[in-house]
Amino acid sequence: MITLYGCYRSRASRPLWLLAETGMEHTHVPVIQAYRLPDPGAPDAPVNTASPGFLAVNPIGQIPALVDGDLVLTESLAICLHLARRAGGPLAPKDEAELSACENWALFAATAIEPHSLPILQSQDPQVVEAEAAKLARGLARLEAHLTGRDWLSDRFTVADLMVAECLRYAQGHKPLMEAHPATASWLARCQARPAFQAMWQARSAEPA
Ligand SMILES: N[C@@H](CCC(=O)N[C@@H](CS)C(=O)NCC(=O)O)C(=O)O
Repeated sequence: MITLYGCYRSRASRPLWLLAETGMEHTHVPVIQAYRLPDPGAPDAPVNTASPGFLAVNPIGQIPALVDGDLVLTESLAICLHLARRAGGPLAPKDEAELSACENWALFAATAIEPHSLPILQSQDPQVVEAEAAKLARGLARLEAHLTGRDWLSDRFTVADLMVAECLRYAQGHKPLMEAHPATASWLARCQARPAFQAMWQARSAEPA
């Protein structure tokens, strides 16, 4: 039995999009970030990252977390890789080489993309935003070169596209960056046009901001 913990307005969006792609049977527990609640310990507070029940699953107190039988995973991209392999089919790596490539894209997303894309979304300081955009441009140059003449990172949409697209999403409002990387911008639009992304996005939009 698969249980995914984490609300849509969090990095749980990644495995939730993947679960929508696969149609895998699962239970979803929409744990919310404690810092978004006035009193996370109140008796009527929704289950949150500081709730004892959730801390028993992930002692770090972060979402997402996945329980699959005896296996507990607490990193969103590791959860995506696991669920894709578990589901099989076109989303999953087809062999050892493609698995290694997917792992490489996961680490690329976590280290070359997300640390710079997130501050672009969150910072109110234009100097910080531009400094992070300049750093993100290195990763984007790599993506742009790879995606020029290709529809997907591999020969079809896989978990690698989903992971990189979700980490890059935070920066997609930065118009000059997107305009400077047209193959990447088109690829991101293709990823986000998928019905499973749209379903995830609709559920996310229905959650309180
Ligand atoms: N590297 C982790 C980061 C998880 C993370 O930072 N989750 C945030 C929500 S997106 C969280 O739970 N924040 C609550 C907190 O840190 O108290 C992953 O990718 O899963």
